[in-house]
Amino acid sequence: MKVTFPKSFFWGAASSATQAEGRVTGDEKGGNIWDYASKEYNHRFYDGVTTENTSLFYQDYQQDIQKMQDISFNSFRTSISWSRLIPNGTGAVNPEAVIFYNNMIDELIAKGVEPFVNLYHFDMPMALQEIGGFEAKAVVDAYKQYAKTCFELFGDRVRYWFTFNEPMIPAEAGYLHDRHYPYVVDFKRAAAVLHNIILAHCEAVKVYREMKLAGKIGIIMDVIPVYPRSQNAADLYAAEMADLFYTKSVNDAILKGKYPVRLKEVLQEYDQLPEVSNSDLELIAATKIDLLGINYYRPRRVKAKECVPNPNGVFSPEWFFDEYVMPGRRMNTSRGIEIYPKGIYDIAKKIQTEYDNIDWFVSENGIGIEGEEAFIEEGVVQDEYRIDFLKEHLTYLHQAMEEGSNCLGYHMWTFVDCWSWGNAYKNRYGFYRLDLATGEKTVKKSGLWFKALVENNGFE
Ligand code: BGP
Repeated sequence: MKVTFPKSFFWGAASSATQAEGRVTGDEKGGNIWDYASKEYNHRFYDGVTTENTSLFYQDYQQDIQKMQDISFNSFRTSISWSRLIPNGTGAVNPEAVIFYNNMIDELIAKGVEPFVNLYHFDMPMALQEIGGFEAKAVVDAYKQYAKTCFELFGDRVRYWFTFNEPMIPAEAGYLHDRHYPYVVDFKRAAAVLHNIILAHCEAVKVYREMKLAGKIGIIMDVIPVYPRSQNAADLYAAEMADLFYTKSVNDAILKGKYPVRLKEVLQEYDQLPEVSNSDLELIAATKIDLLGINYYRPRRVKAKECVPNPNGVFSPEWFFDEYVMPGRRMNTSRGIEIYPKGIYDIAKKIQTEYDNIDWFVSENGIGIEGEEAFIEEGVVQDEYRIDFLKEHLTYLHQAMEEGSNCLGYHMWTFVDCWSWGNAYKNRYGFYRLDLATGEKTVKKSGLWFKALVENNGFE
């Protein structure tokens, strides 16, 4: 059986500035929280690799874009590094960065690769983190100005813009779960950060509309579909709460223009409600996006709490559910997450039924594997597991599209093995392998399979 996708389908991969660009002398880039944290908290990064090196997209972009064309990408998402473009977060624009982003965008277009440009991929300029990061309203204003600058500089050519990648993550990982700098653990502060990120998103969309540019603007979300252990009422309640905190909180605000009433009630009950003004709510209600990106990696399986949470402990969504380790679940042991291809179908259905069947695309999906060098034969990583992963996910995606889902494309994470937040180069995700010692980038078997997929608009 052939699985066929529409002719206009977007095929490609996603990446991000901090994870791929690297630094070169004289680039005039300002520091961001990752430049800082990967040095100052070096022990938190696998093998102590910092942001300095990464996969050198800054210097190799021409060859890299050629490599994208070699495997038939018709689109590619990356982000602009705020601290590269505006080193202090506000004020003077770095001319070197303008040259780089102009060249990169022009090169993509020249090679027939549609640029999808994201404005914020976890990388707060250090100067703005020092005044409070997204806890500070001044930073929301700075973001709005930064977005406007990007639209002015590149909006004549970039037709697909995204305000944020995974807006929940900077709040949750940076202010509650001790994974991202500034390593704060405080739910109410995390909630304030999330609210301000949502406002920053709305402000950027508003500016974009005011400028009457011809392209589309949206946001990239990580939707983790939630599955209860059983149909027992206690398990169903656990699933409802996990979904409320981690998905509906941000999805409803952005896609429905309002926060869930239930969320407000729960946060009020536990005295965790951040400050939210009426004008904030009006802005959220008035903001609509054109295109939604969904990053999908894993399901979230939950069950009723086994123990009562410590009432003097740190409030968190995990007060309402426990993770459920389902017997026989299929694991990606390198990353420690479950592989569940049907999740992509369930997300598509959810967008169709609950979020107005908005235009969307898979903005990230992928499998990070440790020790991929073990699969090298005759110089090529024989990553059959990645090809199987792609086939399974695409088959479910295709099924959802046959049932009416408005999915417009599929981007894999990622183009070439890149640096990751914490895991650095431990797990490899790319269609191309990066040799850390030489900087050489070699296509993997999956990259060649992807090329055939794009050229045939599908696979057998
Ligand atoms: C997504 C991020 C990416 C990327 C990916 C892989 O959530 O948007 O930036 O890193 O996850 O995850 P990890 O690097 O943690 O393995």
